Amino acid sequence: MSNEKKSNWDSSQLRKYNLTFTEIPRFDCDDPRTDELISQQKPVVILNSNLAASAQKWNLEYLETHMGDADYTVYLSRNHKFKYFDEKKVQKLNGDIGKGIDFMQPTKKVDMKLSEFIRRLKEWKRGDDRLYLQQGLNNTVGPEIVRDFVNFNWEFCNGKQSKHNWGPLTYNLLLIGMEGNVTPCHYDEQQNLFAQIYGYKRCILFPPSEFECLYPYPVHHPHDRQSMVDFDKPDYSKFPKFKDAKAYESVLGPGEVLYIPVYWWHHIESIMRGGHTITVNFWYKDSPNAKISYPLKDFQKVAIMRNIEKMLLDVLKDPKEVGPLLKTMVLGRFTE
Ligand code: QVQ
Ligand code: ZN
Repeated sequence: MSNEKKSNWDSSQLRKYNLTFTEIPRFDCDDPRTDELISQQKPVVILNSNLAASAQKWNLEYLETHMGDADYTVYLSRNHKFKYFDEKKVQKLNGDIGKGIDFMQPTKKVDMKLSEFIRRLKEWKRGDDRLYLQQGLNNTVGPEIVRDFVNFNWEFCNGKQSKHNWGPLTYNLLLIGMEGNVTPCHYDEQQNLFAQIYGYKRCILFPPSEFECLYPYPVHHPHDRQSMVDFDKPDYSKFPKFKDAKAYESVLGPGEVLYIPVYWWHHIESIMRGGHTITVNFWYKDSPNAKISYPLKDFQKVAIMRNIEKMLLDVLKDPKEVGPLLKTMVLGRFTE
């Protein structure tokens, strides 16, 4: 990771992983190579888009003054990781078919006033729960935030949406994280324009082709779409191919936008000793009428595997029967 051009951080602020990285390309929003990469569903750091320029003034004080008095969703973690889990799938586990599926809830989701969140952020000391505010931007915010939101560069992102035949914008998530917070490796089923507003975030991405190296949880597991590999201490006996995963990387700074293609794995960390970070993401449903061409693309094969797992659970009912049936189908027959 060459960072001599960036005086704002250095590699000692990045967590160390046993991976080899290729730099994610960075191009100006008007550079034709930007749209070329997006059309190939490859990541690109987009410069000078002004996508969230109106939010460049967002700091904790401004947000506390203007975000209103609503409750916001904050995750608490005993460590630096904020691993996502699907609450609906947790409820299913509590039924009898969930027996035997190991799941330890990694974070606690609480509602918190922004002032309380900011106070705890400022007073945080080693040993305290870490905090991560992750709140959908909605109509509870104050008029100034609405004005800043309206003044996002919608021409830019709507242009990408139509040029690349994305579906509708589904969500803008406001993210306020502590330095050192990590969102562990996972993939989403949406296109994502990830607009960094304040502070620096290191983004590690892997193409959908790395499915075999990243060992996702079963689809019915609460950690569906998340990698089972703990990047801090990988278990190479369980996950031997992780060492071969093809990793891409970039450290995103204020005003920069990372295009995270649908089904691309991403691990995101607020750099250590860099202060808190503020991000707004733009999630778009994928193309509604994507034409199928052969050979199928890797992300399409991931979608097929997901559908097979869902269908098997539908007919077998018991999640513990899905694995053994797949093993019976494959071992000795489709294994070299
Ligand atoms: C982070 C996405 C990233 C965010 C937490 C959830 C977000 C995400 O840590 O920056 O935008 O797809 O995974
Ligand atoms: Zn994500």
